[in-house]
Amino acid sequence: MNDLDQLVQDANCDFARAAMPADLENAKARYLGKSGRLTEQLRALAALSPDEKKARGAMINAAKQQVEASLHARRQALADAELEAQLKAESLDVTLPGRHRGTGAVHPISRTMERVEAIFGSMGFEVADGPEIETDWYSFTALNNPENHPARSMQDTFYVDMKDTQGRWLNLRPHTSPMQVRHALAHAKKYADQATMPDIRVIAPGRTYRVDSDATHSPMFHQVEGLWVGENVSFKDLKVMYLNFIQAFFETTDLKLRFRPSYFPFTEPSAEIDIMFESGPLEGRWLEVSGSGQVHPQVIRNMGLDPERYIGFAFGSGIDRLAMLRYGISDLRLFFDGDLRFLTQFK
Ligand code: 2NM
Repeated sequence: MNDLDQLVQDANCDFARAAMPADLENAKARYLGKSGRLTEQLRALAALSPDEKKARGAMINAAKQQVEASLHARRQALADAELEAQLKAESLDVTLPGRHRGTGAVHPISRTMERVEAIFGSMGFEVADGPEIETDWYSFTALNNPENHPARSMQDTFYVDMKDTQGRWLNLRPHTSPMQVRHALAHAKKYADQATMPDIRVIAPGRTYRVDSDATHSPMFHQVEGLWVGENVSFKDLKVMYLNFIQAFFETTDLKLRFRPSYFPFTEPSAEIDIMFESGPLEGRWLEVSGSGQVHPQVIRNMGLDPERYIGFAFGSGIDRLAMLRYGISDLRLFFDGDLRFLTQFK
């Protein structure tokens, strides 16, 4: 091996040993730098004859090309390795599961309410929505509740320690009937100067409040009331409508429905509606699902309508109770405790 072959081999070894780009540049200086081994070889040419210079010069240049090629190859290898290491350090496993933000769900009571609205909507009923803080007149007087009726007492109704702009005491509505009266009044007014008026068909779903609290009563609960007023409505319409509703709600026709005489100040006659499933987990027991009746003439009058001409039928059902029956829940309080172990079952 001549001295130039040895030089190339030494350069290859030094370059290979360089672990970092800075080491490689130092190694390069030892061969190609100002006083590097190749530079010195070239400088030594000056002392040679023209013929020797030509032959030796060609050999030195060939060695220099090999050293430079080796240097470039090593530079590239170090750069590749550095990139590789960087990519590895910054690597992201896109197949890892993400960090979850708990997904929400519609509350079972809201779902039940939406379901009731959809069913009555399909039967041509409007949905009336309104204030939960009401006046005495809408909560009681308009609904034919006598001044001394126990429903008006502090034991049964939550009063608000505040009067409205007209000086009337306020309460938290104990039923959604006030909304029925508001809706009927607006409807009557809208058609006041016309010969005929389309039937009023409306439901009023929403939050209601009473002083009551145990496994089956909550101080805040939900009701849906329905009202149908027209010139030609009868108890039969109430029965067919309610039967259609209850069959759609429980997704079965395998049930019986009965009216049981009852009393409400705002209806006369009045009846409780009971249903009995003829199959399934609730089979064979009469279940009270609603109050109902023919709207009292005084209430029709308070709706701005002539009771000699218009007749109305109404019902009121507890949405919480309907949801309990549908989902098989025995304690009403579960709906309002906010326990995710309960609520996530309705996703
Ligand atoms: C019930 C039972 C019977 C009812 C009456 C009215 C209104 F506003 F038309 F007079 N709405 N709902 C009613 C009738 C409610 O709940 C147990």
